[in-house]
Amino acid sequence: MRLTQYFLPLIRENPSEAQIVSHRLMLRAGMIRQSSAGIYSWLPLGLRVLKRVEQIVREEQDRSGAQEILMPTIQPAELWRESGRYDDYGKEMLRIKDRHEREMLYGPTNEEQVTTIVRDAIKSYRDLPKNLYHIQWKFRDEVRPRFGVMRGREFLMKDNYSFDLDAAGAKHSYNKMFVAYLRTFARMGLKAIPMRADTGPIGGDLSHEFHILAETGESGVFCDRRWLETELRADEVDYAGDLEAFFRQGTSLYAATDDVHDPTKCPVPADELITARGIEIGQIFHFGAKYSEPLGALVAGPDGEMLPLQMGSYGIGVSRLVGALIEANHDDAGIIWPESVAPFRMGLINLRPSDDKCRTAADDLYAKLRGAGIEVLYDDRDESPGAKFAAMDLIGLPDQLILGPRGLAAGSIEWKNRRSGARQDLPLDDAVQGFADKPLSRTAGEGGAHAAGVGG
Ligand code: 5CA
Repeated sequence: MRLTQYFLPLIRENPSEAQIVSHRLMLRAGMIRQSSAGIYSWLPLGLRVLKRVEQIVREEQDRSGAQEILMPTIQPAELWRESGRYDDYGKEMLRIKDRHEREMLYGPTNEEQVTTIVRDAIKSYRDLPKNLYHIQWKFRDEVRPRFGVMRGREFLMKDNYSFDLDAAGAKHSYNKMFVAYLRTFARMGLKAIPMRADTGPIGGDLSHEFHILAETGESGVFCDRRWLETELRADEVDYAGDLEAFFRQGTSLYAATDDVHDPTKCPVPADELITARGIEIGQIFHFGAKYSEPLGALVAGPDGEMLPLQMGSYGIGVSRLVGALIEANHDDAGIIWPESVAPFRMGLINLRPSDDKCRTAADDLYAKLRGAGIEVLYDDRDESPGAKFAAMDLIGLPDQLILGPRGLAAGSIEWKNRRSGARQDLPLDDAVQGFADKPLSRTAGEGGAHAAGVGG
């Protein structure tokens, strides 16, 4: 993409309305614009990241055996009356009337909707288990929308719902998501800590929130100090195997949100306990028959008796993750995208577009990089070198290639890695090959350096 053609409205000054770094940088880097409180438009650069995050989430859901569907954003109030949640949900729910005065709502979550779909289709235990997910916009009329996409009113969530015959099956489904979430976040270079959590308006008796530690996190969290050195590796876990051992290992070190943390019962001595802030990027729930019973979602068991489906639900804040990723990956100059979610693999800067030789060489390199399948943002603007360096650092693409008249005369181009700051002159002819070897390697970055907002 040529920057002269791209819609990338950068902002030089820090926007006064933004209190945290990810919000500031998303506005400054032209990723989002606010429409009204907690409601945002996604501009081309921001949308590319959102889609990357969404795709990683999707791939890991698919790998776990969950199947993608798409349910509507607008739901009938009737559905929520059946489960008893219509009145309970309170002011967070946006209630709407259609032209026939029928009560509707903009979905804050989809337990009721999906339960009726499965109820009407599945009658026998033989058709279980099932796990259905969708990636859809939600609306919650939050009291205090803030921090940009971190606490929005309209936000993109991946939510899925598991249906099993019995408690053991439901726990296995829960464990699968426990694994899938760790895999998902690791692919984005994020260290997510699973924490015992309150079940809130979703309900149920077992829940974990996945947090990354960050000073700007909205949640108070407590965990065993050993978590700082512990890396839970879920990439080798076999979904077909017994997942309970992995779940036990992943929950063996204490970690809890402040809603459930009880200092009088905490097993960790005070000097081994960390009090920190966390960004909740996902939450999983097991709630058994809480929705299937009132909604009549029963199946015939092996002996012919009718049994309520045993369910769980699982959410990932897809749009929140974009903000969380920036909280974990930035420096004073701007964003530092992990490769796996970067909007473009690299930036190409032509320092002297008015010079024919530079323009021809940069155009040529741009064509070759694209020909090699590398996504490039090409700064072909007629701007000062300083403005170009600042813009490229701000938007944070993993690598930069910088072409100027001096290097060109020597047949070389400067390569700069955004994260390490390392610079090196490369022979111009080798530049394409050097990156063609890892064109779209969507591997994990090294997030977390800025996210360790750990208090004593
Ligand atoms: N039905 C369940 C699981 S599907 C559910 O709604 N869970 S939740 O309430 O925990 O939301 C799931 C995830 O969505 C959260 O972990 C968080 O990452 C994200 N999320 C929740 N509220 C917001 C919000 N106001 N803005 C941005 N992301 C949010």
